[in-house]
Amino acid sequence: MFPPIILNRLRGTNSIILLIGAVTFVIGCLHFLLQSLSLSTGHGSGSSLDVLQRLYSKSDTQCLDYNIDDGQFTTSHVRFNCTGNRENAAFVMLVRNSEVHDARSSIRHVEDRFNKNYGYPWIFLNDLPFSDEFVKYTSSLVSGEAYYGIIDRENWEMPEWIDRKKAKASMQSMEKQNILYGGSESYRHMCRFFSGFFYKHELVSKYDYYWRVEPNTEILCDVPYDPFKYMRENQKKYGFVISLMELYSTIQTLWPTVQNFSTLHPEAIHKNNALGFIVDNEQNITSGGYNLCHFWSNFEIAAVDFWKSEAYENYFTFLDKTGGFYYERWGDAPVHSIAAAILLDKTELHWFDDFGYKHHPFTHCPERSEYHESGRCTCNPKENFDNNQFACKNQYLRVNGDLELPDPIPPAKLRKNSIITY
Ligand SMILES: Nc1nc2c(ncn2[C@@H]2O[C@H](COP(=O)(O)OP(=O)(O)OP(=O)(O)O)[C@@H](O)[C@H]2O)c(=O)[nH]1
Ligand SMILES: [Mg+2]
Repeated sequence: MFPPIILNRLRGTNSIILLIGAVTFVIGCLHFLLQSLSLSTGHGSGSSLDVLQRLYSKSDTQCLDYNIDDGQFTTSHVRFNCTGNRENAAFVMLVRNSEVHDARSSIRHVEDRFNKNYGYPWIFLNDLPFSDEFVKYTSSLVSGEAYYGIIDRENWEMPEWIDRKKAKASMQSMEKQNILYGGSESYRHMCRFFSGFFYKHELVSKYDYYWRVEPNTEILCDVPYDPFKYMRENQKKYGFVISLMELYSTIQTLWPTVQNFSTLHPEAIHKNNALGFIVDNEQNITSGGYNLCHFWSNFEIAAVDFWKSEAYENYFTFLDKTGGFYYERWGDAPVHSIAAAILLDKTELHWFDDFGYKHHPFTHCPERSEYHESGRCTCNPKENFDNNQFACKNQYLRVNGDLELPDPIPPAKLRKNSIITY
């Protein structure tokens, strides 16, 4: 209630002047308030009106354009609504019911750091039916839709051309040698599934891009742009965060098999490939040796149509027929990586160097100080795996001519069973 004296004044001739004064005062206060907000959110260059629009407008134009080099940027104080601007993309997680809590943790990381602003769907895949508990605990966490799919039995078992006795004997022998997952049959099903089948699953195959997420992984920096959009606009087909050397004992015949494939299918090998990532001293598949470098596939952002291509289908079928997924223990990471290195144009690869990511026991943490001073990342840049002797950052960088060739790995080192100790 206004006091009567003020009401009387308002009825008088000065009322219009008073009203204009009051409105101007209120606008002035609002402007001051929003300008302070603009500085404190790190959007110093925007006017107060910009901030108001960013905070409250529901239009698609709120979505940020990617700006990978801008370590200053942080989304932590601003909520965006980008759902209308989404790519045809989804998250994919292969997971067991028993891993529900590790899955929840990973989902939460991805949602908090990126997806809460976008609402991309999640696809959960399993070789067994998902439990009610799994569905309840995961669907409640996601900002988009959640889909739950079972894998066809024939994509999760030894194919008929595998000599089971030989496969069992090899598993026993690898177990005795303490080779990581050397004795596990289900691990081999998993690697074969990711190598040749996940992208054919009806829930996945309709998308253009996917982001693979594993249980118990962490996203350690804000992702203030849409990496799917980045992939499409820059014609990227395969994105990774960590690259490292594989355990030689698990893939002894993989490279000779790839060499045979390249002889049989020379048309599949891209002229502008990234062979320099996987072969140290000779730019030729037939004569070069594999340096064990691969992209760590527990994180992948990639184009579904790369795996569906004729070149990749021929490559996977050729590899699969040799039985190496079971007679040895070929991982989907070297299988994917060698394919990406030889079948794609090297410009179609992308290193998400600006991501902070942890899958035990390794972390990728951007080293530039802006990523930390701005509050965008919470990892320790000193723990960046890129500086580990088994990292393949240099091999990747030299592909684009950024570095001199590093020394080739001495053959004796390649023969060791445990190149990387976990
Ligand atoms: N449904 C299902 N998922 C599996 C199975 N084995 C592995 N996975 C999933 O496949 C992915 C890779 O398996 P991991 O056990 O993490 O393999 P890894 O990353 O090489 O090894 P870790 O160092 O143990 O993480 C994860 O998302 C697992 O949840 C299985 O038998 N069934
Ligand atoms: Mg894992």
